[in-house]
Amino acid sequence: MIDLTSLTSAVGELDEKKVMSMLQEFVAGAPETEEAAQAITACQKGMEKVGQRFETGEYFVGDLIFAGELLTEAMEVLKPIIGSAARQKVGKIVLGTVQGDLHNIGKNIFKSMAEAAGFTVYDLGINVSPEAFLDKIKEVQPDILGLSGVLTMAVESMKKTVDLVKEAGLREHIKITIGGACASYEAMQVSGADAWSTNAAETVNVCLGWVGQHQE
Ligand code: B12
Repeated sequence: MIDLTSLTSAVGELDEKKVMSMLQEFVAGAPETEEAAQAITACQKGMEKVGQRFETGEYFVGDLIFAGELLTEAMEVLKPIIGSAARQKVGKIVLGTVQGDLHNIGKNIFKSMAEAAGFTVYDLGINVSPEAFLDKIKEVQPDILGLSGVLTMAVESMKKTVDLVKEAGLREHIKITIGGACASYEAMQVSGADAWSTNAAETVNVCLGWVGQHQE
């Protein structure tokens, strides 16, 4: 098993060499999907440390950019073990980072995990307007809408998106989960979503429950 605390520290210190060598060694040992999920959580905690160092002025925007690249690279290494469970299709998810927010690392992790669980995911990318979400919902009629955001202001965009879905008369046909660092119980209530998440693995199980699949 990978040393999760060291992995968190290495991400927080932006020690690319250490992060990559730890993950490559980990993947070579053919870990279980659940262990991969723990490694992802450890990386996520490392990103929190990066955020704290940014807040205290120790890191700059350039470091945030590097942190983003580092985590994307880390996810590429972990992807084969997350995405190894090829199954029958269980449902459809329309996903995107909401308007005004450009962060996509967490969204991409949720996407990989949801696909590994058998969902077909329609990923609209970043800075997605409420209208673009609605157009896609009308087109593919998903079971679930996943709204991602990390900025505090993203909650307002989430609310606008849910409101538009309501206005279009489609709210009762779709479950909505918000996710990302801005997600909380309060944000869920304000936005009008059904669930909230700061942990992709847990929410994939919630989504499986919504489409009538057994949770693992
Ligand atoms: C990397 C990063 C960036 C990168 C993003 C690169 C990229 N491709 O995404 C770059 C450099 C572009 C960036 C830019 C900015 N950033 Co920034 N960034 C971060 C940082 C360090 C990490 C975010 C991250 O990727 N976390 C790791 C992922 C894995 O975690 P996660 O998103 O929570 O995702 C997990 C779960 O939440 C869940 N999940 C996520 N989405 C979804 C969706 C669904 C449907 C579900 C079910 C689950 C789910 O699954 C994931 C895995 O479990 C954070 C610090 C922090 N503490 O988060 C700051 C942070 C988010 N950024 C911040 C700021 C201020 C900015 C800038 C304004 C900086 C600037 N001055 O320009 C810009 C904003 C640009 C914009 N309009 O969006 C602030 C936000 C403050 C706030 N509360 O509003 C933070 C908190 C830093 C700080 N402490 O000040 N940033």
